[in-house]
Amino acid sequence: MKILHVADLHIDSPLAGLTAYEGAPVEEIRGATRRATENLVRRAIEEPVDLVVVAGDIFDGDWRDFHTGLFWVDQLGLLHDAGIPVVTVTGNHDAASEVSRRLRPPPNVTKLSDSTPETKIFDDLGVAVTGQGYATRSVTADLAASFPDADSKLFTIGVLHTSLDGRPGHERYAPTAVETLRAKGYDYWALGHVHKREEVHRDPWIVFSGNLQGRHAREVGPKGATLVEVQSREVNSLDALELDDVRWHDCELDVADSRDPDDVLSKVTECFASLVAADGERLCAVRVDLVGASPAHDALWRDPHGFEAEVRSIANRTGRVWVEKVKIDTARGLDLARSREDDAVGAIAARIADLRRDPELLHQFEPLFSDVHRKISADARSDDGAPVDTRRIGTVDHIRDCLDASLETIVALLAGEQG
Ligand SMILES: [Mn+2]
Repeated sequence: MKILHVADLHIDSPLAGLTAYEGAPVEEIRGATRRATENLVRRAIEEPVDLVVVAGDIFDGDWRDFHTGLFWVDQLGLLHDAGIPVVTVTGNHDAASEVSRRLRPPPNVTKLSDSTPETKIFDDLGVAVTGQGYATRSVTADLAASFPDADSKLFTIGVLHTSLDGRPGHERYAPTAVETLRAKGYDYWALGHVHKREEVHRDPWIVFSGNLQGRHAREVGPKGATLVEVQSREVNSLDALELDDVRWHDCELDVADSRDPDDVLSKVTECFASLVAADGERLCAVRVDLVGASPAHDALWRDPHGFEAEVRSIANRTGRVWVEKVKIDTARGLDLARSREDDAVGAIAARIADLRRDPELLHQFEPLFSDVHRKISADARSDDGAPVDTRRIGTVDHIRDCLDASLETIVALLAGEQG
């Protein structure tokens, strides 16, 4: 018997940081969560699997219109036509309170209750699936604690959207303990919510399948679903299927030995070529991060936008790489503190060092940020999806960081004039 465990499809959620520059494969990126869902359904039918279990966050939130729901019901219909049953629960993103529109799924689909643990039994398979979805977005109770004990005659699957005992970067929803899950006597726990795939425990298996499609630059590497093979009520094997349509890569390049931007660009070209060679037909979403104390530092900082455009142009030529962002995190070889006060660079560096040391002076800059405070929302995220600590904006610490960044730019510009 084959069971396909999937979670966190987030259908129609935008991939974060989508910049529509000339030549960017915008449509392909926009449709990535749908293409991954199609890959999932196609694979389920090809295997074929006997059951699909979905552990929440099918949707990213309320549907903008019925297109999202129609797409999902169409995909479920393909599974129906292939005779494959599906059991789903909701998660925090698609909790009952969050999704206002409804469409009737085909009869092969069982959506377990959002208010109490519910069990669906498949007599023909000898399988029981127990789970509970989310009535509201923020479920802080241990839902698993009130799941019934397993029926020892059936292969029992628990399905739950949960942060378990806590995972970095994931909100604490329906928290529970490995020990609580073990004590239920189930054979397999199909978990959702944590986007990084993890086999938490074996005997019994407790597994996060991870999300189906990476959504931002911190969700790198293969994404997909977990194929579980069961023989005489024992898990025989687990297989991490790669079903993502667009794959995220963090391309950190040490450019310490690059003499100038041309040198750096040849490194970028090599990096893109190896990604394309490794990833088959898949589109690569790439964050380029240049690091190292490099002789090319000043030239890179002098015209970061021009450099970024060169990188994007190289990406366009591969036809399969989309550049999310180019970060220039290089350092200058020379030590600013040792440059002389009487040259321009040294004078500016000394002035900024004075400012950094004097909180009274730094406070004067606070009004510059009051507009930003008014306009930014409290739950703002940076373009890589990380939460922005809005309370930090305009603080002395933040102003110091701004000064450091402006020093880099000024020195790079001056070095250009002198050179
Ligand atoms: Mn979730």
